[in-house]
Amino acid sequence: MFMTKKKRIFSGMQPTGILTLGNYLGAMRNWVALQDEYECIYSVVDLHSLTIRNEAKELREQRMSLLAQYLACGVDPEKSIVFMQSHVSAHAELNWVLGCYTYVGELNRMTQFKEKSAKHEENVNAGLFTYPVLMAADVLLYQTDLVPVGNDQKQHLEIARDIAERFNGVYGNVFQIPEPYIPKVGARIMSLQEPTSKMSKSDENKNSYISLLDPPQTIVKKFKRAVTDSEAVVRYDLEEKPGISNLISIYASVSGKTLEEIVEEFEGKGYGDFKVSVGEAVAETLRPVQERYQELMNSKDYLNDVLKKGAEDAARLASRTLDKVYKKVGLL
Ligand code: ATP
Ligand code: LTN
Repeated sequence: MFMTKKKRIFSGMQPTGILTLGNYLGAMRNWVALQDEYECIYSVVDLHSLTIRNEAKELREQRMSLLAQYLACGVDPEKSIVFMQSHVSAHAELNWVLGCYTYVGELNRMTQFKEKSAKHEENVNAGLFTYPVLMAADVLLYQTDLVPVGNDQKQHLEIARDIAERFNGVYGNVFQIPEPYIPKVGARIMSLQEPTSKMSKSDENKNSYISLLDPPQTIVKKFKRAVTDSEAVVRYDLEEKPGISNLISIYASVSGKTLEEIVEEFEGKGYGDFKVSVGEAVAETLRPVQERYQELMNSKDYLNDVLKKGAEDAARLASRTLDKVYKKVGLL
């Protein structure tokens, strides 16, 4: 695998539930689109999801389900390396080394840590705090050029770059410095119930997000219930109309139309018509993904084969970087 000189991509998602429309439009669609042009490595980052309490059985199921979701969306194991983060021990090993090159002050500035520790007050564990270091290890192990993610991960990628530059500053060119790859439209899909916070798969309110596996009627119903405003004019205005602006972005993202074209299309029409159109367009986009997902979940042997091959390929690449790091710091 990977005998070419193409640029390299790495990205991952946590197995904390079924992917949402936010994950799909913000990241997954780019993962799929970039597969021909780049050497892509996509991981189910199961170690990261230990920062939140999970039942072992549930985590085991969710990580297989997430793998099937990757493939159903179009990630192709013939073109890309697809693997489970915990199957490649180099991630945990590099995590430790990089942790010794990361400052507490830097981690203290991470907004995701602040948000998650406020949400899980009873379990503000050290893993949640050092989460960005493990993410830096993920990316840096593979000499990654580009990281396709949604907007919320930009800060984590900046710290990964800072850590890499610091390490390179001491030891020479060990790590490639990675760049984020964030879509122009859809990089931050907002909650349908609270349009000033991001759509999140771990939200307790199921009406706040569209799951990749929601049936079409549910999708349309959730859009009909989406929180908007009382002006009854479809126009893009993030400050005054965050709800409608979010729906316009979603519609633009799934239809390929521009924001202006959408505003024109719905001129003089009410929110009811607009919401149904957005819901139907989203349901149509997700329909083929749902069909493939069901097939894949019935092919457990195939999924296990993909993981086995993925772990071998990923481990081979990762060990080159880890060996170099160990040598530089004096461990080899
Ligand atoms: P959780 O709710 O468990 O924190 P999440 O929904 O935020 O999860 P992650 O697994 O943390 O999802 O993120 C996977 C990818 O999806 C990342 O690249 C992230 O930037 C992107 N992403 C997550 N939420 C959104 C969103 N609302 N809009 C656009 N992209 C998103
Ligand atoms: N922190 C990311 C998930 C993640 C990731 C990565 C994304 C873990 N390791 C490496 C890109 C590259 C998130 O979405 N919460």
